[in-house]
Amino acid sequence: MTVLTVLHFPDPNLRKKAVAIEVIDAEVKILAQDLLETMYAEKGIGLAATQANVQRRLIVMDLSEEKNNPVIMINPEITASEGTEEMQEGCLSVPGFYETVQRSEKINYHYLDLNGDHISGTADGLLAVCVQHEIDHLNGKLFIDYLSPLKRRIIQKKILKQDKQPQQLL
Ligand code: QAP
Ligand code: CO
Repeated sequence: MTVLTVLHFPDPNLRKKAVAIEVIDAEVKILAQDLLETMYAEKGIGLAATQANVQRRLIVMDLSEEKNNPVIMINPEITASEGTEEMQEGCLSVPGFYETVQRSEKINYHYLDLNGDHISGTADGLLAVCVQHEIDHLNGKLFIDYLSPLKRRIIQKKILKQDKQPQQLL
């Protein structure tokens, strides 16, 4: 198990479109576990493979209070959506910034689990927002893309400055 490095905006690798996973082999299973470990280590509730610079269609999340409900979604898709909802979002690739984003309120989703079984469900609230946010990553999109160009530019400057500082390790 490995904690992977999470890319920070404006890394251009965050803009690449991830490719579908055709075979759920050992490599995919290890990637899923590493993404979960990384998400837990960084205190996130969701993480997409793109954020670890792996351009495959795999996302992980755990929305439980006790952090004991890992969910792994392979080739996730939104098959229907309705309504709009606003929620404050953050992102491990945009550390320290939280902004309100408008998304679909209710979604139907579909994905493959690690066994290759087809899973469908409906979601609203935090799960709906998280699935939309993480699928956006697989398409090279970030939550700050929904903000004004000015806001995005200010955030970019601050993160570049932040990441230029020598990192204090432990
Ligand atoms: C996406 O986001 C999300 O800036 C997951 O310093 C966000 O896990 C889904 C995080 C909102 C639904 C609603 C961000 C941790 C974690 C930070 C995250 C930070 C530390 C963000
Ligand atoms: Co994110």
